[in-house]
Amino acid sequence: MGTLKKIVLLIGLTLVPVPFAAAAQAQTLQAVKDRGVLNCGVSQGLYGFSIADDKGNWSGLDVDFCRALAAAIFNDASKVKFVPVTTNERFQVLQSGAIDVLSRNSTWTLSRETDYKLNFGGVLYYDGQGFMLRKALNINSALDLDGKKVCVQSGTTTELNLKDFFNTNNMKLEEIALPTAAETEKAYDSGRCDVLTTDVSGLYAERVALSNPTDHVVLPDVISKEPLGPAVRQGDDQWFEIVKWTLFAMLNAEELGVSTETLDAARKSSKPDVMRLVGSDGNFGEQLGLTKDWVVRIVGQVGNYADVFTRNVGSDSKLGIPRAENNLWSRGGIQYAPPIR
Ligand SMILES: N[C@@H](CCC(=O)N[C@@H](CS)C(=O)NCC(=O)O)C(=O)O
Repeated sequence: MGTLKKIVLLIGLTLVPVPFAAAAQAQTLQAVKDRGVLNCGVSQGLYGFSIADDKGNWSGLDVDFCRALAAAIFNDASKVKFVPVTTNERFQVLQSGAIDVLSRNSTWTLSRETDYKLNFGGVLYYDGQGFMLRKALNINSALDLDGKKVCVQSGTTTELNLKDFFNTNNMKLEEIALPTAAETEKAYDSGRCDVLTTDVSGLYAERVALSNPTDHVVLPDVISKEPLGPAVRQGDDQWFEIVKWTLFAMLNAEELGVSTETLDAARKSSKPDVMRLVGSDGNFGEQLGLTKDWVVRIVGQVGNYADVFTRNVGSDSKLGIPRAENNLWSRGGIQYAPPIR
């Protein structure tokens, strides 16, 4: 190696070390702090996930995830601006920088990460695609939907799976694709389609909004995997870590029995993993660019995973969805968070 090359390498290794690279990447957290509010992309209106009431107050699982981020960052879960985005535009809006995080029942797929240069931060809700139709049709299986008119929202994985399912089973598909949930639901409710298809959670959420919810049945068939989770732009590892570990913190809190109700006791606990979670041992939050008590803020102001699930989509909500695969791994589900240590 020539002398000049050696010098350049030496300078590269010593004088321009990691902090420079880290500083260049760690922009989102700083931008959010400077702005004083988190910009969170959500769906336009899906009961249980993100919906605004007539006073503009948002609620739902996706909404609460952004509130958990705001609690961790600002010690104030209300510092979130909710930005409703359509299925078709959501990933470009994230890419443009107009939102800091997309928390919008979006399915984690390979091409969504590579096409739009995004990272999904984990799975907030394990879902799968299903079908809803009128009980009067007397159909009990998705394999009997040959030739039926199916309403679907465009710009979704739903649309792609629908085609795959009908093609694979040699069934004729009459697809009616519409750009918004409101239009899709209206088309189904008015009888323009025989069938409505989307994520099963979405079917339950949309059923409560129909004129006669009890006239409709959700078929037992689930035709796809729809791991729904928050997404961020690639290129900012610190921000990615914050989003990822906020979700893991909520799951770990549930696993360790630390909820909004038990938080005070947990802060006095001498159990090592509870101490690490609530920040009485270690500086895990600080390593993320947050504070030692980041999980106390999240659980105190928003809740652990069970609190948030139960309130929005589970037994304390109109939807009453069972935990099923969204239960913790230790209780028969597949929700599994890496440890904080
Ligand atoms: N998980 C699927 C579908 C997500 C989706 O957007 N579903 C519709 C139907 S449930 C929805 O959320 N609509 C509400 C809205 O657009 O505001 C995806 O990521 O493509």
